[in-house]
Amino acid sequence: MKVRSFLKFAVAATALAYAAAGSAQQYKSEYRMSLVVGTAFPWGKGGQIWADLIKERTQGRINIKLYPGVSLIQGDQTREFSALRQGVIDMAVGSTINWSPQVKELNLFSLPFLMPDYAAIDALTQGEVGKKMFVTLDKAGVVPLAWGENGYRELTNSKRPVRSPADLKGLKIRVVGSPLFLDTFSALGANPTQMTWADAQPAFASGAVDGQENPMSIFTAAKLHNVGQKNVTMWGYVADPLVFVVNKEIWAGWTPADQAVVRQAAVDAGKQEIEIARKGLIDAGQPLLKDIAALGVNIVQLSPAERDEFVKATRPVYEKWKKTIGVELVTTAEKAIAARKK
Ligand code: X2X
Repeated sequence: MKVRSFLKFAVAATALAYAAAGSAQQYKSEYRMSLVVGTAFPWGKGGQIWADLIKERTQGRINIKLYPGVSLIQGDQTREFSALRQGVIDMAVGSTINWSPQVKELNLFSLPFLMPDYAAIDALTQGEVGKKMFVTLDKAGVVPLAWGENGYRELTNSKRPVRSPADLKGLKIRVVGSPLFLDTFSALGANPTQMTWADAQPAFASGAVDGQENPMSIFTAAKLHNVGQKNVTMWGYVADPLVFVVNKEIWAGWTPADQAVVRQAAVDAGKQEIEIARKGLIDAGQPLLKDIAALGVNIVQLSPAERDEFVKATRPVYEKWKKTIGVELVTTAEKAIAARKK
């Protein structure tokens, strides 16, 4: 090859390589969405709705594959946030509980008995606290887009009906997330043990663990009555919102128009997901609980006085963690809840 034609070839080849690298960097043929649970659960349905809306509204420019079971990080759900930040995961619908080890402010939602009803959750996520939390998440290294909901986490166990902290004494309870959960269950006299969701189910089946706490939509979809969880206590002590997020580099690789589509799709999917998550629980007579009782599960409804015993026993944990989370943020949340429209 003559020098001049070689140069021409080299320039053309370099330009081609740059173009290919550029487009590959901006748009992947497939993006990876992490979820803890699959599409049998409201949470997984929310992820599916988000992915479908994005595909439809970008005419297939953005294609997403779901990875339930946090399979991109071998089921280790409390590492999901770090993996998102590092780009091992492109996007996720994640629980505030699983990300709270890295983002201490997210422990707000896990403060025992902070949110007395659904209006209280909405007062936080849809108000000033929600905005502040998104600023925090952005600073922590991801792009937050919308809120969803896992739900109120009720107490279940294989041993006995629980109506008071005394009934919890010595029960081995599986928890996940930050040490706040260990503190809460220790304060109640239980024996908490930290475990991933993947490890928890065989542990219930074998009887290695007595109980757990999760929303009733998780209870039914995971069929926890089949692994010995025959006692439920409706205490509504904590609810975990979900957050729809995208990795920062992935986000920066999309055009502003596509970013707007992905954001709106997250908002729309989040609204639908919250409706699905609350189905059967906010309706008159709570039909979801009737279905669960029909499976031979004993459901304890606490009187206000009984519930108060749990509130009292966990109050020192609340006060301790208020400082860790940030007194200002927790106070803002308390005020927003006090001022909520019921
Ligand atoms: O592991 C749990 O308990 C679950 C499924 O609810 C979360 O991922 C927080």
